[in-house]
Amino acid sequence: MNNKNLRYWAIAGLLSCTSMTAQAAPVDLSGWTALTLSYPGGQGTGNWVLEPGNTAVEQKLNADPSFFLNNQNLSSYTVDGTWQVKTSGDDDYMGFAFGYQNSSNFYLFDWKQASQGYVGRTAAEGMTIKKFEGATGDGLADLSLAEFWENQVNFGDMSVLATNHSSTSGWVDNVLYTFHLEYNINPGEIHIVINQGATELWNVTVLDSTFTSGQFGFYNNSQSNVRYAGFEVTPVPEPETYAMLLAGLALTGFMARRRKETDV
Ligand SMILES: [Ca+2]
Ligand SMILES: [Ca+2]
Repeated sequence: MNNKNLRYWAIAGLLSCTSMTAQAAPVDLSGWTALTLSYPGGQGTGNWVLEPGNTAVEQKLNADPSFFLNNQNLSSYTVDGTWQVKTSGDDDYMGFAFGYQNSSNFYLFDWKQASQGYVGRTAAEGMTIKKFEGATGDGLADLSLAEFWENQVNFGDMSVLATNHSSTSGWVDNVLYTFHLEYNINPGEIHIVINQGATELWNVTVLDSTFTSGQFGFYNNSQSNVRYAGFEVTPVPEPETYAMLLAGLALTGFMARRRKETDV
């Protein structure tokens, strides 16, 4: 095989390896961290239970705002997975946190099954993208249960970035939904798509550059039996892709040098 052919096959091999790395495996959740903002007089602490295999977790209790965080401070990533409420009891919040800095500074996607008043605020049925900005970094000090419950107007340290509220926009008991997030892939852009099977329920893009990196996590509030399964969190660009491209460039340079040396 001459140098030109060798180089062709080397690059073709690298490209096929690169495309293989795009097939991500579900995240092992065993290293994630549970956190509940347990308020005095509130509803208690969440109980996050991993399932065998560590790719699914269920929060079992009607708890205060409760998170399950991935401990990775990534600057741009996609997230894909499925989640559902596995009970017909209650009608409250389930969702996700991202761009998470600490327990009082993060973005939140949340979804309420039915409209309801609590702690002096009224939650509307449907989906909301929120931003929390607390002064101290301690959620219990900065944020109240009311700031978590409100989902229609800015309140305290919580800003509403986008909503999808209607009388038919609540989640349904025992129905599986898919979550897709593109976080900061285009700088300052949050893109979320919620599907039920092939039906797209919400496709929304928000521009906000307050937090341009941060953790990802699952979230629920005052809702038991929320199950999250088969999640993939993919940094963009993927580190493997970077490594492959660098290796490809190095190899191409090496082959070019060798060809020059052998040219006479
Ligand atoms: Ca309720
Ligand atoms: Ca509840």
